[in-house]
Amino acid sequence: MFTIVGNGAIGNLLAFQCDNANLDYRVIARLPRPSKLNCKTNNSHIVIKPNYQSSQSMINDGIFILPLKAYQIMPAIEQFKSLIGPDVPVMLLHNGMVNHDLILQHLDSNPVIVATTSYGAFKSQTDTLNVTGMGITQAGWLRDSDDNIYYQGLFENVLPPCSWHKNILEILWRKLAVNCVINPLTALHNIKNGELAAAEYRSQITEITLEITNLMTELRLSVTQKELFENCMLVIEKTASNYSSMHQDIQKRRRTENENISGYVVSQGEVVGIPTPLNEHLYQQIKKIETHF
Ligand code: KPL
Repeated sequence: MFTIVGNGAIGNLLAFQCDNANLDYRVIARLPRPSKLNCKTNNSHIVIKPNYQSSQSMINDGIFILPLKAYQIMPAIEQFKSLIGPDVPVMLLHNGMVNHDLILQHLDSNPVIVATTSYGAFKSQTDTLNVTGMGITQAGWLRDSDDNIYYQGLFENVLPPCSWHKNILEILWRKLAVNCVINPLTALHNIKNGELAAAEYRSQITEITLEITNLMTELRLSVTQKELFENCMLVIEKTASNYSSMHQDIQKRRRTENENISGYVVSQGEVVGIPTPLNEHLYQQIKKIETHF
């Protein structure tokens, strides 16, 4: 049984995929629950009746998934902690970075999985999910467990292809670098991801990825600036027609994940003494916009 917290874009995407694959799931909905969900992909329109349930019951089986905004992760863990059985694996699926030590303290016995997916999805209306791109999913244990094959297989059915990694933190940092480039730049310049391929953004992309390379190296995570830069350019190309999540949040005057993206890089840089001036500048600019919401 997959217990999915939240019916945002990725929560609904998981429900849709579970429904398609005939897997047992329930969604603990936090937003208004439509009786039917229209799931649109490039070449299909499938209507599902999501299995929405209340949060009151104990969760003693399967896997508990948190496909939420980064800043909702800790409050959700606090809210559901007493309902999650001690052996139930908890999966965090979000953009940006959260305080992993704090999460492990709160979930003191549960196996914890962290994952990142490049699937593209957004909700155009409460009852309409648009799946804009099939992606890849990368996951790994935050608290060690040997049971990789089973969970990799499980997610291979839901967000395929899914690979399992021993060095998942390195992978999360690489994704963080992509978000530190695409999210603030698209939000501040009011552009689609693909427009960042223009020559005028090249030096900023180089600088952001260089700061993160220095930081990752100091944290003993293996990476080169060339790899981070090239990966960002690849994601820019692959998601060219998308508006980034931060762009959408700013346009809709919603809270962004700035603290968990550029803000996380800045705070880690301060902890280990690595300067991150451009990330800091972008962080401050987004913060300034948000304080006027
Ligand atoms: O994760 C994303 C986001 O928008 O938050 C990227 C990879 C930048 C795709 O839009």
